[in-house]
Amino acid sequence: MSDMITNPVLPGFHPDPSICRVGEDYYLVCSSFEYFPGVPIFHSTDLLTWTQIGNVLDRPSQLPLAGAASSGGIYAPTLRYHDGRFHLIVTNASPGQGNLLVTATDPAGPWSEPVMLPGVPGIDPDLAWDEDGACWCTVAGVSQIRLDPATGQTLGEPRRLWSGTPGAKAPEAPHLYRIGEYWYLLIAEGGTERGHGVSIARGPAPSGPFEPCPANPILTHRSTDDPVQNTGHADLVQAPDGSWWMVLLGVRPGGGTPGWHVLGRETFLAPVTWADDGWPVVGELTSGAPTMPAPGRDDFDDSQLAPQWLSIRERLDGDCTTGERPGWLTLRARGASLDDPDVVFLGRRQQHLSCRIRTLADAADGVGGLAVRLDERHHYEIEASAGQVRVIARIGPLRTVVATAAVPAGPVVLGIDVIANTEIQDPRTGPDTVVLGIQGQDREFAALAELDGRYLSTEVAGGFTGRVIGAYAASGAVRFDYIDYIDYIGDIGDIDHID
Ligand code: 6LW
Repeated sequence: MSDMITNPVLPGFHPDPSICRVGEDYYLVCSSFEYFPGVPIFHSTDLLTWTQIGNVLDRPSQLPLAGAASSGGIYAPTLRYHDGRFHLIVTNASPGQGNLLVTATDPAGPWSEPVMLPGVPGIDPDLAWDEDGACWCTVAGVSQIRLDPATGQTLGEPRRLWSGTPGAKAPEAPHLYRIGEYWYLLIAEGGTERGHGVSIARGPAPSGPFEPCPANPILTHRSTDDPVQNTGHADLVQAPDGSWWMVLLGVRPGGGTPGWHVLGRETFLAPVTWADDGWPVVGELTSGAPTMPAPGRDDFDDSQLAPQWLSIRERLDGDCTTGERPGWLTLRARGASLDDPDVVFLGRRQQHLSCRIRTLADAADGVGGLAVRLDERHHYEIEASAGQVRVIARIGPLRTVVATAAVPAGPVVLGIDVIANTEIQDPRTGPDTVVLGIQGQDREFAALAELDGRYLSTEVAGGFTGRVIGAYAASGAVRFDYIDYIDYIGDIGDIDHID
């Protein structure tokens, strides 16, 4: 099967994957940071094709994000199945929050209200149960504490287990497994940037003592010219046929040097075998064009939004509705622009290096449009108001109106094309070009601005997320008939074939 893997298996901002298998079914979760709903959950029967079946934290009572910074909020979940229930433990890094545990019998939900875990320190919590039913919670650092998952009560004090390879920074993302005669402790180290790697240790009991694998790191792409970089934060799973697999995060930097990744940290799959000495060996991380189909058109005919749609820091309720004008998405402004932490924005992850986004926007009662967002300080948008459209770029402390055009009264088709730079003529070439424009009555797309995509990359903006593209309202109410997302730059007429 290894040669069939087209990595990343989950393209776009899907970091910190955690996986478990129940019978023939695999389930996988990722971090979601400041976005609502939180912790997307996917199902697969072959590890290659993943379908989102929901979001674990999909109610405000489970996901308080007030005051969360961008790249704050929900970090690094662990998903496990134990005793007939799915368990998910995760950190909410928002002010006043912390580690929490939710459970469900159906991974598509509903998930329970959170059990808060004030005794669990730090980030990246993991769960493992020993043969006596005791639950061990291991966190970044790496340390460990016993836990009663039903009450959230911790037992004893956290104990330091292992600091990873001497000299390597950030031992984190621990996962503990009983495999054969050993307990294996898998960690990430070197930081989640170009130095990232995966290391492992093993011991006779869940609490150790742990001896490191002599071949650590068992996976890293540091100082290689592999197109996939920053590989780390892994989890292991065994298939029903006995084979072993690793899911992990990696990035695909584009452009010249030093390289800019724009889709965030993505989920990759690699085969794992076990050497005679009982240590795991990670096979080749094959790449290739990811097969995830583009979502096509959402025409907002359903009252429920698809699970891929994200808002920022809160559920938007009445300010984001398909009920007000049937068949249209209505967004009602709170914040005055995408610079504002409480902007009303509804977007989905950019999952393709090149893609085309279109919407029919009615700005008769407001101001709003289509945006590519990395965070509050890094976004490009094309914004409609009555009789006018304009392109705005916010890059760090600078914000500017790049272009303005008059348009006839009535709804207007706004568009964004993201075009990956495949030819790097110059070491300073950026990763892609973001073209923002309008489509006129003649169906021709008129570009108003072509902007260098590097400014909406993690290397420029910082943080842990990736690009999210969608609609927003900056004033009044703005209505959107549909949002199209296609994964190639073809003729504009192709858009007709999306239904
Ligand atoms: C996460 C840490 C990491 O908590 O990045 O890549 C942090 N690894 O384990 C945020 O995703």
